[in-house]
Amino acid sequence: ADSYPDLKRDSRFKEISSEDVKFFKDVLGADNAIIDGYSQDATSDLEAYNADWMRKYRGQTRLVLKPDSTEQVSKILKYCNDNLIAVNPQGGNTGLVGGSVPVFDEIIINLGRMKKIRSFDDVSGIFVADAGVVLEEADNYLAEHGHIFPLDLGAKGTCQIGGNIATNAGGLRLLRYGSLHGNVLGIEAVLPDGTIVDDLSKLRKNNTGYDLKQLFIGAEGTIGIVTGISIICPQRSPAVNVAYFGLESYEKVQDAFKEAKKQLQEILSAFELMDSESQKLYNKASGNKLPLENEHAFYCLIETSGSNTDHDSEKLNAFLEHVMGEEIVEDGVVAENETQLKNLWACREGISEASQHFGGVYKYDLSIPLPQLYDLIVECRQKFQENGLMDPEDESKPVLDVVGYGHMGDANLHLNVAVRRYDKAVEKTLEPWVFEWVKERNGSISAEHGLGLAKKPFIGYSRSENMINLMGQIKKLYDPNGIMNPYKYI
Ligand code: FAD
Ligand code: 2HG
Ligand code: ZN
Repeated sequence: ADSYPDLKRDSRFKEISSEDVKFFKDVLGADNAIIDGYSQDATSDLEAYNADWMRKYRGQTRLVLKPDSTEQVSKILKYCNDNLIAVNPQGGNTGLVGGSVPVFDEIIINLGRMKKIRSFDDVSGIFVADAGVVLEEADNYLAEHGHIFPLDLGAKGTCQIGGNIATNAGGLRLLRYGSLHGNVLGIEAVLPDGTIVDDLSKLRKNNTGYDLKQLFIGAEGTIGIVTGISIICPQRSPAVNVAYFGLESYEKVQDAFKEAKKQLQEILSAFELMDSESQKLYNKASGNKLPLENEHAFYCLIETSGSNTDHDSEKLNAFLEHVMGEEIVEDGVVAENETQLKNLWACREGISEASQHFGGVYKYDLSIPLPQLYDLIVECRQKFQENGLMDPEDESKPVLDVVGYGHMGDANLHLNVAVRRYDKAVEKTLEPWVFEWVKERNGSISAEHGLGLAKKPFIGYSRSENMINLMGQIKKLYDPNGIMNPYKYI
């Protein structure tokens, strides 16, 4: 794990005393609501909260608090603010930019015990729940009521809806349902001074002044703690189809995407891209067989969701005939049952994990105009071939492979450089080159995962001086003492 030689603990922040711990214990009440590394050795219990999902970032907290109500969060934050105690909000700890774990001894406020579903209305589709509800549990609940959570991602079994909001997660179906900025109708949050932002609106339309809840969507825990959300959920589609294709070039991938939009229109719910290297790595790491017999340069996963099986199948079949007939795709398979459907999705969702399976990974999450999107992967591979740092067979080389995949429908590329071990020379090859490359094409250096600690020095590649200053003003207004998720991007 990284230590942080370039960062210094901010001496303004108070070191935790036994008096502080007592205060927190009194507020929380329950024994299972606190992990207290001050009164006893709790190193192993704290590890899961200090280390991030990639085991790349590690904090040194000795205190994890798990409130179970908004009032408890409010009391805790007010105390921290009054005493200058630094705080790291945490959901499911699946974030990929080092934002979910402390840097030094910031205390962790973990939302895992706030998991009540508050209400659901099957006429409007509006769902209101605590921030700590796990995404998959929210979606399972909605499924029982014929609805779907308008966000889905590989970490659904662990990430929390509050964490999704804090990162403005994009995921696998943004193409169909749009971003959380549109779907979230209301937010309940707590500011550092204990103020409860009670904006848990259930209104689709509400133009009464500034829409302040939007500030919390994607703020990464830097201005307050989200404790509740209200979100509009679409009807769940009874007819879902998934197809997986092999294609010979990125040009053909773009042709297939154009045709999918044209021919599948309102039933298209996902269009995902995977390159050959990503699929081989997934196969190697998971041991799962790939769906197609022969190797192809690119693969796409297409999902359709609609209300009428016959209608959807007819459309999908016409589309398939067209793209095969026109030689846009080389080969393909359509899932015939739920198991096959899950297996096809696993080939896409499993890449993230596979890419770090053999040691570690450097991850970049980028918005790039579609026509140029894959050029980055080609150039990146070239760089590692030229500097001799990459070899799939030679164990002495740090880089195992460069893989490209992502949400084609949203022009969002994931560049993953799978490594055998972390190595400064690899990092130097990638940074700031990747960010410069993206800036030159007017892309975004952080499409959906946020900035956290990982991208902190690079915000200027995607935001102007003016915009960064305005963000600083918001931060000062909401968190004047700077206790919320310090050392991160703002
Ligand atoms: P955490 O990781 O705990 O926290 C993330 C950030 O939010 C931190 O800065 C934290 O301080 C803050 N935070 C958390 N909860 C709160 C709260 N209640 N109030 C205020 N701040 C809070 N992301 C995508 O966008 N699309 C994907 O497709 C996608 N796929 C993924 C697949 C895998 C296998 C993994 C491991 C991650 C993936 N992610 C994806 C990353 C993504 O950001 C998260 O999975 C998710 O949104 C984070 O939720 P979490 O509850 O785990 O939050
Ligand atoms: C995905 O789309 C996630 O699978 C994770 O956003 C991407 O691990 C990554 O780089
Ligand atoms: Zn993604």
